[in-house]
Amino acid sequence: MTHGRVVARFGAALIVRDGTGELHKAISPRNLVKQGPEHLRAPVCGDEVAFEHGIDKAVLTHLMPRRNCLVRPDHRGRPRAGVSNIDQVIIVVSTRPSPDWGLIDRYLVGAADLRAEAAIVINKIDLALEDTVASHVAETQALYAGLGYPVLPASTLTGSGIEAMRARLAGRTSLLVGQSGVGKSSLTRALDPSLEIRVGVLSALTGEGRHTTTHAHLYALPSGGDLIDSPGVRDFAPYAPDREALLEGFSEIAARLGHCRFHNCQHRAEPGCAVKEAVEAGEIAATRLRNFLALSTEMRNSA
Ligand SMILES: Nc1nc2c(ncn2[C@@H]2O[C@H](COP(=O)(O)OP(=O)(O)OP(=O)(O)O)[C@@H](O)[C@H]2O)c(=O)[nH]1
Ligand SMILES: [Mg+2]
Ligand SMILES: [Zn+2]
Repeated sequence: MTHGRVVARFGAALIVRDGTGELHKAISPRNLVKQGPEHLRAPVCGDEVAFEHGIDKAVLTHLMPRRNCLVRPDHRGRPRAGVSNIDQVIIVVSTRPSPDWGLIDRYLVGAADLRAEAAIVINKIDLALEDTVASHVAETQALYAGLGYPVLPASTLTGSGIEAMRARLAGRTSLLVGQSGVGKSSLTRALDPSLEIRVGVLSALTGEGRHTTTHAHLYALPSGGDLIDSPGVRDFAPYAPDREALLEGFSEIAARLGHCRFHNCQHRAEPGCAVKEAVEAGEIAATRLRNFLALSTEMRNSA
């Protein structure tokens, strides 16, 4: 029996990495996991597994307990497991399209729900030449750094920020998330220049294209750490996050919640609302309150 980690899953086909770094095509028996919710039974990218070498494919024998698992609703609203065993969520935004704060806030709650750390990378800073773009980047940096999140400006064209990213990624498993086209795959390649070759090898195995990412994929960085490149999203909502995760993702709002005049204050139009007062005083960004209220409403409606 060999221990390994799932690098990618394409339908029923898996790619598993063994302890020496070698990749194996693998399959999973249907009844690998016999208990628990249906959507958590199949192996996903990031899983720790054990396998036996078969005739032409490895066969999984065990799925190790997960530290966490990112679950998202599918197009019918049913839960679907994406990736697992994540230590850190790296939210990638770019100067063009300009940083989407709504998406950042949703991912911060998603990261808190995983009990993972979160950091923000602002990519394509080589394009931040125009004043409007530069000021939007500076605002994003000020807002989220002010909330205590590491914010790393980067450019895969100039190589700026790549060393700082490498340092953040060493020794743990990180997940790159964000809109399509912000440069997640480009960052992955910038972090591991030898990847072009490995992408080629994997394309031969899976017939995958090289452009827009369609499947989550785990890469071992030569500088240390595992990095998962994932497909871009238009929107993100963590599946049934707990209230604690919501409050952790909006810590500056959580800090004022007990201070409103009415104990059941909705922080919308009530007099004596400590949260709205903090927004008016410039202590809480209006976008943060808007995104907090939107997520709270969604959570109430889906509960
Ligand atoms: N100017 C500039 N362009 C970049 C930079 N990084 C990536 N790009 C370009 O942005 C485009 C999208 O890059 P990808 O790396 O494929 O983006 P992605 O986030 O992986 O996209 P999906 O896989 O669809 O989610 C490509 O044309 C890249 O060449 C950068 O730092 N500066
Ligand atoms: Mg990609
Ligand atoms: Zn209030």
